[in-house]
Amino acid sequence: MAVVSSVRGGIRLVSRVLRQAEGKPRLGPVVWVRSVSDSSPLRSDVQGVVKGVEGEHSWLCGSSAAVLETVRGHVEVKENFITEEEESALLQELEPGLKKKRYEFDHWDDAIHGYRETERLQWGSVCTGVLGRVRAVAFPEGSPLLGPVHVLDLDKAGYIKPHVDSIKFCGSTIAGLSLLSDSVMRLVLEDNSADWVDLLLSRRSLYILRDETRFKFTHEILKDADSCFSGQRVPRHRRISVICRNLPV
Ligand SMILES: O=C(O)CCC(=O)C(=O)O
Repeated sequence: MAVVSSVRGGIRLVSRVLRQAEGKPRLGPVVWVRSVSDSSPLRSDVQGVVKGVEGEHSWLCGSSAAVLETVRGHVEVKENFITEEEESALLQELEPGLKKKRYEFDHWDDAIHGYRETERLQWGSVCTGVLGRVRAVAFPEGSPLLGPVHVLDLDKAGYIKPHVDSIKFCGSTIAGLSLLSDSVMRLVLEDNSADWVDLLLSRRSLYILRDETRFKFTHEILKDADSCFSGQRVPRHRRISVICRNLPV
């Protein structure tokens, strides 16, 4: 298992991993996010919220039918993608390493607040099976994948600020399993912040973001105080995400 333990800023770990994978060391500051702001608009009422169609209405809502149409096919949430037993197997492998680290809260310039993280290349058999399923459903056949899996542990008080993934370091697709807690992922169109969609990431679900939603929308994981989906409160507890990525072509 390759672990980068002294990286300042969670999302930077990813860029470092990707740069390692590319085999091209670079000098200077690592920039993985293209924009970060902490000005996520609060949407505590349900006026103007449009729900997804049958099959997606339980996990997708947004500001207009048009924006839902824009993201359709590029976002997906597969509820109950893993069983309770598989969640336990993942936690059993991850907890010992995570517990040795402290949550990071105090770096003002980081895209993540209240987190600890690791990456993992080698997994036991149950987890290898789970990750094989994730990769099979999420990535185009033949797509070069990033070997190490990124694991992000958000404290109950933690959250991920709005950011756009860098096309330099990230491929077309990101797929993440949510362990321990439900949460809300918000995507906001960079060119027009009135256009947004929320994804309800239920515990043990798999989300997949592809193409345009990666690069034209910011994405964020809401803090507990703001965590609502379609007007319904979604309590955010400690949450661990297990994230697979492909490489840029
Ligand atoms: O924790 C998550 O599932 C989201 C991670 C994220 O925003 C990212 O890797 O770009």
